[in-house]
Amino acid sequence: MNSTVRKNLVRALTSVFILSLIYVAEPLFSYNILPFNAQHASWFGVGGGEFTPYQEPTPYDTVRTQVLWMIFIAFVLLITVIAYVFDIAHFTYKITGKKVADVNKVSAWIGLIVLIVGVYYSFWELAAQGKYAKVTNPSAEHGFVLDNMFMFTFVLTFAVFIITEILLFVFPFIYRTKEGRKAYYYPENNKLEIFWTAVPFLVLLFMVFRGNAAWKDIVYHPEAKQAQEIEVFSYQFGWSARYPGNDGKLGAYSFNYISGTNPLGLAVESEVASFKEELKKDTANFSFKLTHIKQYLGDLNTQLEGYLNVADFKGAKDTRKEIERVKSGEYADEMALMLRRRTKQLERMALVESDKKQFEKTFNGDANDDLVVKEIVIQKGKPVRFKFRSRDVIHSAYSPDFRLQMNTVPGMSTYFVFTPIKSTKEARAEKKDDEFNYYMYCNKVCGQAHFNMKIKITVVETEAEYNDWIKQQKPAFVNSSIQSSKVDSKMAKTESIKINSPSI
Ligand SMILES: [Cu+2]
Repeated sequence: MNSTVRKNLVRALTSVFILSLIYVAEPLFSYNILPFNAQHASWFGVGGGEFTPYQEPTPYDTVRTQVLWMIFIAFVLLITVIAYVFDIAHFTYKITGKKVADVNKVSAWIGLIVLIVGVYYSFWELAAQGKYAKVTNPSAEHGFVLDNMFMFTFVLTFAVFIITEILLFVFPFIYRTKEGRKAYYYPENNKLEIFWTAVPFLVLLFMVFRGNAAWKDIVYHPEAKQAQEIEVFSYQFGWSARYPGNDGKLGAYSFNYISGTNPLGLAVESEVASFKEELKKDTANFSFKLTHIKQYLGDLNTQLEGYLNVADFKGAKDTRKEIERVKSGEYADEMALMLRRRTKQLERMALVESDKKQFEKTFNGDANDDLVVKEIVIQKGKPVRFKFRSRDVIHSAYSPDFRLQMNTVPGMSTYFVFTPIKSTKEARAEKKDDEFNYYMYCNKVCGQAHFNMKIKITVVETEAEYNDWIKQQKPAFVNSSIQSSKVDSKMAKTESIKINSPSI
């Protein structure tokens, strides 16, 4: 066996080994044995897979896990043994000049086995987990188009996958080495090249155009213009939604106005004014700290002595750390940065105020009666337009039942139009689950609590139900000064009711 053959053999064995690892380890992940199971796939895919929380394994599961791991380890050992057998065969051949086994023949057979096992597992996989990728029964009108596209792509790619796998392994098997057989030299065939370039090209082109047409159909739907607009706001880690108040208009907003009591940064004059006061206090505080560093250091030293006197070593340690921070200039840098940030923010806020037109446009009172809610309620058969905003990083609004997915991007708004066709009640009846609810999740790994980021979407059946719900929602800023002069008497009554300030 010369070195080229040996290298190729090592390569072939490595690929067989990796493939085998996947095939053997796969069942471990397929059942509810490991915390990472196939159900998670539906979080990332298009499917309307149901989310089942991780369950504690039963004793039966534990035994099965152990058996599967044993099979896995045995398989690894077997592969190692095979590799050694080839090694020994190679040395025997080198010493005695006698061929023990024909490597090419063996790898042809291994290829055939891999093919049979692989294709079998592919179908098994489909039978066992196909339900998690199920793309039927959408709860939004446009869902059928997307589902058809998904199935088309799936059937096509699966068929191509099976055919290419068969060609890949069957040909090396049919034409494996045989005594006296000479390889046929076949350098190129232009017709064949054109054929297998053009066919995938045309098929992919068809899929791209179909996708584009479907997208246009969803977003530029004739009904989209009359859709009810709801603002959906994402942040680390949660969602808020904003409905227009009695005026039917969503008011202006700015990230500069975002504060603890105004998490959406709405242009509500009284809120913004009190926030500005807060920022001014902050700037005064930080500049005071910057100009009194020496004093602070003195205070810290006194504090340190105090701790040492009462033998509080933890306190002493923390104080020493702080002293280090002050001495190294880190503390001053931090205070300066905070000061700069707040000054800049005040400057940006002043910019709007300095332009009278801009100011009046921004603070026109539209935002004062806006409803900020922690649950989205929409009506069956009525088109809605979700307008997405993000406070911090890019999130992705994802509601598989509605076949909805859209990035939410800080600094720009994105949107998605759809018409729900199945109420929560109907979906519950269909799924035979009284606790079922539609949710919107985050589908972009955006930080530590990303997994917990969701908001309930309830689809009611009648306009009366919707109106009942919306009546119960209170404006986020009922104590606004502008609002009291603008709203009607019915709304003014709600002023006495407690302030419904959303929390993050
Ligand atoms: Cu997120």
